[in-house]
Amino acid sequence: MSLSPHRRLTVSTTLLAALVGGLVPAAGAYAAPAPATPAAAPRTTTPAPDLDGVVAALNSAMANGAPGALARFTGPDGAKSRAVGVRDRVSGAAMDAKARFRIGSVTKTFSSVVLLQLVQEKKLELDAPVNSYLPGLLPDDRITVRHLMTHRSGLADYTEKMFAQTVPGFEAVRNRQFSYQELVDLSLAEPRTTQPGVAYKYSNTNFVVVGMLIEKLTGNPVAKEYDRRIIKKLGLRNTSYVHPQTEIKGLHARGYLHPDEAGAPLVDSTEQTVSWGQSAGAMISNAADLNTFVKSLLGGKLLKPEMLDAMTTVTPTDATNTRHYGLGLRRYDLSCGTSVYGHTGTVQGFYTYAFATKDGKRSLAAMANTSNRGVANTALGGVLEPAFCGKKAPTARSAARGFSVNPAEADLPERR
Ligand code: HEL
Repeated sequence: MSLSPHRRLTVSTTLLAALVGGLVPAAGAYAAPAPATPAAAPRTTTPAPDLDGVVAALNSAMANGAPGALARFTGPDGAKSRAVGVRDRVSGAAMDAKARFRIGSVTKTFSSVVLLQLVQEKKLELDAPVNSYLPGLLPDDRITVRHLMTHRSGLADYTEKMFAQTVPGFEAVRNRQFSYQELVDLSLAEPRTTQPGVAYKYSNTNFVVVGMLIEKLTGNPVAKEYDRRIIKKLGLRNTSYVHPQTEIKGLHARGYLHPDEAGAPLVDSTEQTVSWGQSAGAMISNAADLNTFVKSLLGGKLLKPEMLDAMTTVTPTDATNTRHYGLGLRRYDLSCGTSVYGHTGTVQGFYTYAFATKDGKRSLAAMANTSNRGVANTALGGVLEPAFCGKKAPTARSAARGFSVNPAEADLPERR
């Protein structure tokens, strides 16, 4: 793809901002136990989103291997969306900001909302042992519900072995249906990574057990609980949990997995059960629904204040001190002092970001239809800084090179 000099400069400043802002996903990072971190002091003014910067980040995701990308921002001036590239490499259909896609681990935030509603209903306690609800499931009675939701259980992530070889790993499970118990057994066949509660270590196993808790305590499949507690309540017409069905119905983006071998053709990974993920990663949604979900969550529409406080009380996930995890919820601290809450997702063929400010008044959802290409994911994460922090003042160096933002594109209404 060829970029104009203006674009190239915008891309590189956006990427730099993303790196400085520490927006690389915190996959599997260890961190020493740390005291809970209160939310950063809020900004007093609300910057307008820099949509040029958002588009530059989407283009950068494409320049780094994504066939297409989209973003949708909501704020005081309404919704604005942008889409670049294609949603289908065969038909050439353009990416569409309304398209549905697989949201991977953003599913963990949906699962957390359901479980925290069950805490509100006094059906379980956050600091009770998991084994008191699922007797004999885990090999250590000290592992609590909170340890699962904060990734501090020490239960190994079975997906590390499963996807050690990207395409063979994916093809081996693409059409499989696992039971929750089978996934837990895969984890328990490996050594535990930490003592309970001692360190943050991201693991899909934690949210598989969250799904088991939801099903045990409600007597219903997780799909029914997502539906009645979140999807119907918020009117999310593009959000579904169809496991073990493999199709994404309606207008959707196709997902393209990068093989490990350089130069090998992309694998169309759209149709899959995502049974390896289930309550840790199998939902489908679109940008508008993700905006509504994170806004409503942070805005207090899904949980009572005490539970929302528990969910947004975070500890650092790495040494940068800009990335944190609460209960099934990430917090990223941006360069302008704004903290945003939400989740990231990686599922074969799709990278997702879904974040909102603490007051729920601004939100951003973004997707690139590729995966196993970390640079594309990092580039996509570059949408957060321009969306929530606005335009950066041009540096002396960029001014000398004629760098400027294009005011004509900065505030267009939503399109596509
Ligand atoms: S990984 C993450 C992200 N989370 C975790 C979960 C999710 N997704 C997975 O566990 C899928 C892992 C395999 C994905 C695959 C690819 O890129 O499509 N990679 C390979 O096969 C590599 N050999 C922590 C990044 C999150 O952001 O929370 O979603």
